[in-house]
Amino acid sequence: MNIKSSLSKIAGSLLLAVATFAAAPAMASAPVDTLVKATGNPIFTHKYTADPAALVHKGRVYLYAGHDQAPPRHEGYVMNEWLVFSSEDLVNWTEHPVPLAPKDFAWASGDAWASHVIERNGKFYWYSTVTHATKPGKAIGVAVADNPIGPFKDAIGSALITNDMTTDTNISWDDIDPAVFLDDKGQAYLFWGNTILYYAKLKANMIELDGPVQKITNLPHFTEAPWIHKRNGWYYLSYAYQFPEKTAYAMSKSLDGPWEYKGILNEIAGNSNTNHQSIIEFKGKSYFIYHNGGVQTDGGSFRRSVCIDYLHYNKDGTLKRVQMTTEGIKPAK
Ligand code: FUB
Repeated sequence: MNIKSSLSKIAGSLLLAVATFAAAPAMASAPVDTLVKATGNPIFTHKYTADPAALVHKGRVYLYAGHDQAPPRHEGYVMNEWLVFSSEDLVNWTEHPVPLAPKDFAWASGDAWASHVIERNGKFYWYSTVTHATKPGKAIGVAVADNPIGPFKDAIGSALITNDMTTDTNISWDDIDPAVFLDDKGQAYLFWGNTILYYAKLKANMIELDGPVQKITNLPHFTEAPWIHKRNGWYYLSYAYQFPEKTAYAMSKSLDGPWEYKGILNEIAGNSNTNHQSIIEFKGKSYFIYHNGGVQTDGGSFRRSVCIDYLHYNKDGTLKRVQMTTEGIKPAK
């Protein structure tokens, strides 16, 4: 290492700051890596975070979230960027510089709604909900990077999914909340939707559909926020149920279904009319990551905050209902 790079490394370390201040949604996003320690739920209180999507990669969890930037008492989403945090123990987090914003998609007009990042062959694909600038409604874009904290760049130059591709409902926001799962045979699936749950296969390049858009129609009260995970040969499809939202789930032996509805997984999360879950296994434990509106004093449906609690399984593979806690989790070892 030469003197210049040593000095820049030292300068970088000096810039690492421990964030201990209370929620300040208007605060500028971290320009450098910033340490944030969780002291229970919500795990971050220095800014509002929503729609968590976690990725386990090389012994670290990367937590992607939308940034709720609505001022106090404002009723409506103000979301101009996504955030990324990473951790080796789910308690001590590093907040990285903003990795992606709707303005990075030239064809989008804004709204950093729910997203999901997965890795394939050393590339990281970020499926994002945004508002389309020229086609009515929400759309799903894909950004790509060669590392999990980005910066990410538009991978296609246009939307992967637009509202005119799904005509089952008149609502303009049914093409939101992407969730991608790569199966053991290398086939990737994209799930998404609001009130109607859509899915389609993706080509190996991860930026084109590989077949028709299909629907899953037997899940009661599907609202949005699908998430797929797999454990012991079972696929789990969890989703936001009713409105205000609980989380419910179904199980299947195949990503093509049939999905069997299994019940409520999580109750309404305090002070938030939405819920949005991410489920991971990390260092031998299962975690349920979600958001609530629990940060004092301005937290609510448009100023949400990410939380983490344990997820437990029954012997037959079904899920025990999540117990949301103030205390949160212990550091993962
Ligand atoms: O954050 C905006 C929207 O609220 C998300 O796309 C939905 O999942 C809900 O959480």
